[in-house]
Amino acid sequence: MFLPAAQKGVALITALLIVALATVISVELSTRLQLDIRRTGNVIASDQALLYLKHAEYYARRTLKEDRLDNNYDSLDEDWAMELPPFPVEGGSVLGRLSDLQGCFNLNSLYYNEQPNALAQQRFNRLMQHLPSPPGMDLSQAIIDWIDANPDTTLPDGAEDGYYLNQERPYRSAGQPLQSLSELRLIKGFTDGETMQQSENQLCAFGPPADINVNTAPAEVLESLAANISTAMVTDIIVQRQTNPSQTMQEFLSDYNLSTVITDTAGLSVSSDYFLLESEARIGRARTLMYSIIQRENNGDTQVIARSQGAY
Ligand SMILES: [Ca+2]
Ligand SMILES: [Ca+2]
Repeated sequence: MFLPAAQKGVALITALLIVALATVISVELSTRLQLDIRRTGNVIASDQALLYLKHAEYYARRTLKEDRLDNNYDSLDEDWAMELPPFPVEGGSVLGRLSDLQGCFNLNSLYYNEQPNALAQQRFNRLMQHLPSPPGMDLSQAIIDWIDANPDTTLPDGAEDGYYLNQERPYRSAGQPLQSLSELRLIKGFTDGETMQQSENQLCAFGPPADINVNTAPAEVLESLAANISTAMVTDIIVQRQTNPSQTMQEFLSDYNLSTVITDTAGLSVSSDYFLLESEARIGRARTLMYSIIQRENNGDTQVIARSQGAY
């Protein structure tokens, strides 16, 4: 076909445009397809991961039941406290770590049955006073006001809605027990993060108040149990209990000559009912974390009372 020179140019440009468009569309399609494949792969991997994490939970619960059938105390030399190496599974690995939630100070023990717990307050305040930079006020009062359902501010350091509604981003106090330790960041005295950072390894927040287990509590928590526990006494406990944990509270007091030091053993125990399972599945490139709070009954039966992915 004969075309004038100018029209020849137009035909060439049109042909080039069509080729270019076709290339763009095919690249787009193949990218989408690849994304779809990857997305589907991720969904499958994440389903698979959750299944493995449920198995890890089942295994942890079985370990805890066997432990209770074996004895009535809980200590760091027992099977449940052993960290196992990653377990290989199809496409990756799974690992889990059980820890005793009663080794830490449960903030929900500060207020229970609609009243502040004076003994828990004393222990909590000692814990705060032993921090590298102790807070300049009684933070137990602010936590009690956060939990209690009344509008009366505990004097002098408590805080109710009036205080929180005056913040740059206003909010209200909870009026119920803390659901997780991260909630502490909202409470007066903890909002700057510094006190929180110094104390978060010694604190926890879960369920109803639970006794502190002297076989698993870290040095800082042991030191807070009474006014005149010395650092030497705490070091002695930490060393001895590695191979010779206390089987009763009475044994704990007599073994370490603490009868006149810890005069009130309310809120203390040698066994635990609450445990935290941190489990992680690595399937392909995906990493799935799960936190489960396991409650154990006296007969060894267990139930998962809270479960979260990411943070507990
Ligand atoms: Ca045990
Ligand atoms: Ca109050």
